[in-house]
Amino acid sequence: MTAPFDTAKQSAAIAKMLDNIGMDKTSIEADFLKYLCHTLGRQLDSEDYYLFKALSYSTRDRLMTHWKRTWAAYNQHKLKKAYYLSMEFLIGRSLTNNLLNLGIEDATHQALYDLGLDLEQLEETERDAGLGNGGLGRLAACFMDSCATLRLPVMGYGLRYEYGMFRQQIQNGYQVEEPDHWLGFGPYPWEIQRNEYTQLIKFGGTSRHYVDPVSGRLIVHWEHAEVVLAVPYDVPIPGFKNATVNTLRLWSAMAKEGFNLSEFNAGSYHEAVADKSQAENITKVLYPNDTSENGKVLRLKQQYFLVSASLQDVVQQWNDRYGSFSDFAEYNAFQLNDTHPSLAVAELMRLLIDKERLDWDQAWAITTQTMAYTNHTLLPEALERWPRKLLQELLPRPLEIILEINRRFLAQVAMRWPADTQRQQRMSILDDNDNICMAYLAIVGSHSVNGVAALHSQLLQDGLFNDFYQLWPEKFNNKTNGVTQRRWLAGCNPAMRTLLKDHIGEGWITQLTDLQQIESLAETAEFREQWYQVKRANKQRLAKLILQETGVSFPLDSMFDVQVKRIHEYKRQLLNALHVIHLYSRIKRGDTDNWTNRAVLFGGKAAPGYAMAKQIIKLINNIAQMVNNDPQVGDKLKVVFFPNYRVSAMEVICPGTDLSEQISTAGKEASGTGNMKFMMNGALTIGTLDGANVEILDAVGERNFFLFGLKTPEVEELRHHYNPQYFIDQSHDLQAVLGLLEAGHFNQFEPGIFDNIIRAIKSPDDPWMILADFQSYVEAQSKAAMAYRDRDNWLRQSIINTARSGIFSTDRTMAQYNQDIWKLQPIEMDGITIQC
Ligand code: B1N
Repeated sequence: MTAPFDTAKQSAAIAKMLDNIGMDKTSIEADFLKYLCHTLGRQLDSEDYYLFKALSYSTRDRLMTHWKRTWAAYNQHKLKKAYYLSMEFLIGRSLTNNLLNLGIEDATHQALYDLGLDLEQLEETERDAGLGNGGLGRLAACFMDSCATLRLPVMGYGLRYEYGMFRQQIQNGYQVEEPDHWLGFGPYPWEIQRNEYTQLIKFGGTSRHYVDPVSGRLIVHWEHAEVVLAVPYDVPIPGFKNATVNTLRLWSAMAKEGFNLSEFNAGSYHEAVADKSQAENITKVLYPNDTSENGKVLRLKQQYFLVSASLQDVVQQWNDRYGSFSDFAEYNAFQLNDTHPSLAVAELMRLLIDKERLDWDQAWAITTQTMAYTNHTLLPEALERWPRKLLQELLPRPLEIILEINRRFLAQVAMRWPADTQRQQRMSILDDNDNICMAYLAIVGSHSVNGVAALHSQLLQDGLFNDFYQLWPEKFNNKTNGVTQRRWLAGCNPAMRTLLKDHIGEGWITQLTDLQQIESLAETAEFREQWYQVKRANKQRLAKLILQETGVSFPLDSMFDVQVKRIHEYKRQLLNALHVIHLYSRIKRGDTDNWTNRAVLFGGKAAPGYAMAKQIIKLINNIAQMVNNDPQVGDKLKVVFFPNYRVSAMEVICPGTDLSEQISTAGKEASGTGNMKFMMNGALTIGTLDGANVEILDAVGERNFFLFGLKTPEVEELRHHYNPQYFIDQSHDLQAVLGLLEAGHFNQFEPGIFDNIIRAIKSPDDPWMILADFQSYVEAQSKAAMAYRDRDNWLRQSIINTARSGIFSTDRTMAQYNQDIWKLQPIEMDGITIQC
């Protein structure tokens, strides 16, 4: 016999249990031991992995109360919510961040210490959740952190790839890719599977139109489609000490039936199982391309899978709750992270028209009022275009809707510019080659279009999207990127956190512009000395990691000169490599008066199909080999290529960096975010006027930034008559560098392997104009080297960089998205009770 069910009483009991969870050392210790010994069946001397897992579970318990309450707050009032749709969320590790945001690092540290365990060691065993390529994915993760901290009701929607970003090994100087089976060691401790929110996703089949005999309405059915299940896994996103925990919902593909039973019974075992694995392939692996699209069918399937699952989730919950869609647009906002989820425009139309039975105009008003699109690159190879034929096969109904959107849109263009057929052709969502241009679909279907740094947004308006800007200037705006200071300063640089705390408290953790207060301290010798000690300790930590990973020692007194980011020609790792050769050549010819010792760190992954990027990695490794083993060079110069660069590596790298390399060809890097992480941690930047560098330079002034190179209009102008030979003739330094390269000095037993590279940089068609900027770069580098010799002044500049990094917090970025685009009210948690 059970007691009669009393919902109120039971809810109160559960709420009390959740509320009573202790944040003190003793209860953390007790829960940790419970998970370790009872749930996992292990003991204190078992492998670190199990200790980490037990600690994650006990930490997750402490997020759960806030998580449930935040969820309840979402649902107890009718409040506007935003949904961030992204193919990538580059989360990295979560333990340190969750402890920080819960405010229980000290208690946890103590609890473990008393058991003879080291928190830091357990933190190190966590695998990175590498569900992204680089900046775009990491930005999404930083946005989620800031929204939770600002108490904004924002939910992330993404994909739960079984294999994240590949792991990079270096063999004989070459990149070798290994699959990242990040879920392979048992379940991800932070996620909660939520079968109850499973959605059905359609592919293929046909679209049938008929008139409903009862209502006389035109009805469309998407028939004979293959159906795949989308199963959500929720990851908690805690705000900083504010009892708010938002949700990142990641979809995983599952076959609808285990396998095709009729085929199985007919004896085709293989075919029966093949269907299942085909469906489940959709979320098998992250495409490892950064700023380029490869046009694979599976990628399109992934995009539609994300979009359809997420929108059905939102629309269904709205329908269950409110029924009518008349005020849907007032309460929902969708932010498209680049064009990857831009099928959302067509999918929302489909759901509203085919399922919810709205007419076209109502559905279109809702769609354009809720969608907003962020562009992340101007590079033509990244602009997505999908063949109409492919959409016809895979997504027949969404394609119909896209073509109708285009028909109506072109009529609008014709009204505005009656005789201008060329313009109509240029602006058509369906291009001359019968491809659907996803960026145009996103612009037409959205009320807001933004770039990610001031320069980038300007270039979008003036160039790539100029026709659309002329039509709808009010849609266009800028939202300069940022990074979260919880992870990128408080979490990754505990030594600096302590120093800052001693002088200005910890307000900066939620109000980064408070860092301005340290600027005046730059003038006191004592503070500078403390700053120096912090940087030195961080360099020591970094040097230890480098030694461990590469076997090369970085002398602590040398200038740590770092370029870590995806390997891409436009980012110009080659320019940096040429400078390294230049320094080496100076050492070899004895030109070392007033020398500054330098240790150069490269890191980053090349897309597996990007041959030139892979050759650049090999070149860097060969240069490193030559430089590091030459006794004449000694401590004057060290070079390493750091393997498998990832979020958790950056957490050690950026605090230990003196000089940050941000040297892309002007006009090519949309924003950059590594540049901000380095600045925040007190590195000085050597950089071009590109992306957010422009705003960093604005903030710190030319005296605290090593500026070089052509500006965007100069690059565009020179393109018409670029003659690399002219720059070679002008510069003895460049002649010496190319002389070594061409003589095969760095590939003595591997003839010809760098011919491609040499040919590319000497070609008048080199779009990245490496040789044009070489001399200017060398001069800026030598200024940096001189500046570093004046330790006191360098420290002043380093302090100023951190002090003025306040505007590069994603808290500011998110506040701007909210003010200009989403218009959400912060979640009120007072008086919210948990429903159980
Ligand atoms: O997005 C970052 C910017 O800071 C970088 O400058 C920009 O290069 C980066 C296709 C991309 N743009 N486009 C991509 C990623 C994956 C993919 O499949 C394109 N990534 C960027 C954040 O705004």
